[in-house]
Amino acid sequence: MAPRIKLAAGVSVVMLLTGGSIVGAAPAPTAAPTLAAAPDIPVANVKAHLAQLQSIATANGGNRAHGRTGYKASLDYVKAKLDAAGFTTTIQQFTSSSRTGYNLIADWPGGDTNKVVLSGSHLDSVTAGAGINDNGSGSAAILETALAVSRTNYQPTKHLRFAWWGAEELGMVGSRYYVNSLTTANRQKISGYLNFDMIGSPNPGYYVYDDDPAIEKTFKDYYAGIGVPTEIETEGDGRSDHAPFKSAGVPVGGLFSGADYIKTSAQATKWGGTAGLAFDRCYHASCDTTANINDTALDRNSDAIAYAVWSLSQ
Ligand code: DTR
Ligand code: CA
Ligand code: ZN
Ligand code: ZN
Repeated sequence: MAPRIKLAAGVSVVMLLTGGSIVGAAPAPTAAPTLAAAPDIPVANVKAHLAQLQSIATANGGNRAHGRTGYKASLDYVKAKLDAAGFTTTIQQFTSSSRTGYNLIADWPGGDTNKVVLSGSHLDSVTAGAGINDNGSGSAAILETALAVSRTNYQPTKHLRFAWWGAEELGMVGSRYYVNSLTTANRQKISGYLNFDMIGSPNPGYYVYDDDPAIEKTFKDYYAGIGVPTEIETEGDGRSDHAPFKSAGVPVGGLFSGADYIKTSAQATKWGGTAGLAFDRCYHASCDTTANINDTALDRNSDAIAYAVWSLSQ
């Protein structure tokens, strides 16, 4: 029978069996920190926000454009949801084309404020219509992502901020006003700006911005994970709210499902949809209503947004 060995406190059998001098126990293997997984974003919730934005447009002259009552009512709707969910909200006011515009900024308390992950969408429509795809889709998707942060009480390492821009349709006026209002130090604290403008187009393409490589990879990894091919968004430079951030040296990325361009047969073969048809035949038109949304594209892009916010903030 093996001699019973009385172990001094803290001496492990492994040390004794080596027969040599006590060289220190092998450190216990440390498990890699498990990354918190993003929750599914219920597309029904995103569509409920779109229904609210549609009602707001209908009650305010048919649009949600800069300087009109429909825009401020849209902002008030989004702000009320975020205030109720525990976000710290700030409204920035500016003037463009002799009309008052507003940005809404929402900070999720916590995280390292020297490393800010900022997700943004323009909330304004053109005057021609309700702007449900352009850009209620992006606005509703980041709103629901922010609400999911609250529901799950997500506490990431980095600080989360969300923004709804005014007057994008006049030339990225609200987002440029925000960037210009930041000190250099505060601009440098933004580790990435994620832009979402038109993400529910009826005849969708799945475009990923080709700006910051890490952000681009994050989105491409998501789509590869669900087996959906993507295309690099190349002609978007300067055409939405990521432009002022990119000009200021902030890493940017984002998603886009297509505007008025005609989908080529190659794209149709790759992603489905119909060649020869515009991605969104109601682009900047009065028919950009809640009927002008592809639910699958809206769902996939909303989930991709959550995936990126979670992945880039840990
Ligand atoms: N300018 C945007 C729509 C738009 C057109 N091309 C791109 C590329 C990437 C993002 C957005 C867009 C608008 O009308 O709001
Ligand atoms: Ca979903
Ligand atoms: Zn537009
Ligand atoms: Zn837009």
